[in-house]
Amino acid sequence: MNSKPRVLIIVGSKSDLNVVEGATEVLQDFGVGYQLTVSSAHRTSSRTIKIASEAAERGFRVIIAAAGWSAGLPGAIAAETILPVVGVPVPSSVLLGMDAMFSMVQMPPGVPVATMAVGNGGARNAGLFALQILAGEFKELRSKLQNYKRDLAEKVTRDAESCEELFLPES
Ligand code: RP5
Repeated sequence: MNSKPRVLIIVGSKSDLNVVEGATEVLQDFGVGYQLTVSSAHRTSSRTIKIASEAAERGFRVIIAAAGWSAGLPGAIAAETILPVVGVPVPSSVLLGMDAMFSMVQMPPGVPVATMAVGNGGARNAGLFALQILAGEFKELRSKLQNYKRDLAEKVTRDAESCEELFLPES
């Protein structure tokens, strides 16, 4: 699967790059190729439509779209492709991403956007969600994802052991 990037990441502005690092880090950790570009739903609408409509034939399997403010980007992309679109709300306005989140999560019936949490943690989940989609096709990812989940659980167990505390008040 490494001969071609399978994940296309589009951010609405260069100013969103710090948030989307959550997704690029996890894809790098799992050794999965991606292409990242900047395109805005409102400032470069024709470019966005072109990128979205050509993504499937270019070999991409999933698109991650991160944007802030009214965040039409994931929806505009989803309108032009049958690839799954994962939206990441960016907290760039005074509404701290609530505006972007509602723009993504409230897509009208027929044009879904899988909306993640606001910010960097949401971007990390977008990367993991993209990997889970790819794991249906690329079986080498399945064991890596299972190991990832096992490591997460083991950390909680270690933390539980190191933080265990019992307080009994004197009666
Ligand atoms: C959105 O507007 C972008 O996704 C970004 O989060 C926000 C601000 O963009 P800039 O003014 O920083 O380019 O479309």
